[in-house]
Amino acid sequence: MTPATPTVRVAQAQDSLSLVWDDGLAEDRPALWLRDNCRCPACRHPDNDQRLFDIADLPTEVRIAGARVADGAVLLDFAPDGHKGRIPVAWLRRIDGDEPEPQLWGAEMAKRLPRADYNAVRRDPAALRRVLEAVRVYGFAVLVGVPSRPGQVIEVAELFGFVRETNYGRLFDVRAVANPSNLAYSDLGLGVHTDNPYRDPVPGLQLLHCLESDVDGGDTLLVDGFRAAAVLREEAPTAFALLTQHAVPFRYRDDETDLRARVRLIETDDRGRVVAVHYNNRSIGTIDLPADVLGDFYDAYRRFAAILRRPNLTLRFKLDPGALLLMDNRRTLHGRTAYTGTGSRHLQGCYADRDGLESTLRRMRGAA
Ligand code: NM2
Ligand code: OGA
Ligand code: ZN
Ligand code: ZN
Repeated sequence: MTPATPTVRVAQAQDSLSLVWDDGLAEDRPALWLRDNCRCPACRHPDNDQRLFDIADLPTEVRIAGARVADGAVLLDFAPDGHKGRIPVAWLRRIDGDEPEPQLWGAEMAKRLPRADYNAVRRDPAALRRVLEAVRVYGFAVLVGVPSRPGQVIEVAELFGFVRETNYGRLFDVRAVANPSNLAYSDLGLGVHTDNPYRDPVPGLQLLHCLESDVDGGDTLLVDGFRAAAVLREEAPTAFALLTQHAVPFRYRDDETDLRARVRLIETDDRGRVVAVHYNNRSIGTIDLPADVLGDFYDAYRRFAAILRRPNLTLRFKLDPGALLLMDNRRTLHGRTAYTGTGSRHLQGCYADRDGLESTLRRMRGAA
């Protein structure tokens, strides 16, 4: 149940409005902010709620000539143009902060893998929602009981979002082949990495579905990139700062492709929070930073790489046939141990964007 919106009293000054809520909250809103957020039908299209004007269309000195509360809305007389504004009281107290905080993890996650049965997820929106929430909170989830059918991975991606087609195709087969164009298509071990840091924008999600695995080795390794970044920040703040400040080139080339992008190994947002990690030893290019930062940068890079190998940070498990790993490719690093044997190992993967998953999840939360 949504809690009832508190009632509000308004007191107007020329260039701002003070809102005093009966639960004690008091806040000032500038006149221009109120005008920009006017919800009247002349300002917002009633069919789609999209704004009908541009900020540059508004008078240079928006002022408030009158304000009162009536019928669940704040009614505003704006000067100098006499615009009659309307903003619902509930809108003024809306809470957008329903995005979950990431929860950091390490090796101990093996005991409580975020796991769900594919059949349940297909049938029950609540089960799908739990999977998508896990991807938001932990950066990955595992589905089990996914039929070992070629192409099945696409159907899973389309449960919540849109497949991102790339030079690797709409889906790609991960198995050992002769003359592999990418080391993923070999039986070598792969250190933990994020996929395609050489692509702009980087794919936000990766799905890996195991169809067959009848070899020795080939264990899955996962590391929480946000945790690794937090450890670096704690143990070596200067190294952390260097990796968030300087971008490095990543590159992938084959007969048809030449992809390049410059990214920072650790990306932070305007509030200093870690929002992405990009790491791939196979495709990092020549680090071309100025000579006076190169030495310190290498120290920082190597320190971060060593953290990514710590056993207490490494979640290790076997991706069995019928299991599908859904990962946030801007957070969770994945890898595999080398494998040998006469049997075969075959995964199919695809990429998808995060916005589709997030949109689906918000709609599910809204419906609950
Ligand atoms: N594959 C599996 O990002 C990478 O180059 C990792 C990607 C070839 C699509 C492998
Ligand atoms: C990949 C990859 C892991 C595996 O294809 O990008 O990391 O288990 N594969 O083969
Ligand atoms: Zn208006
Ligand atoms: Zn990979």
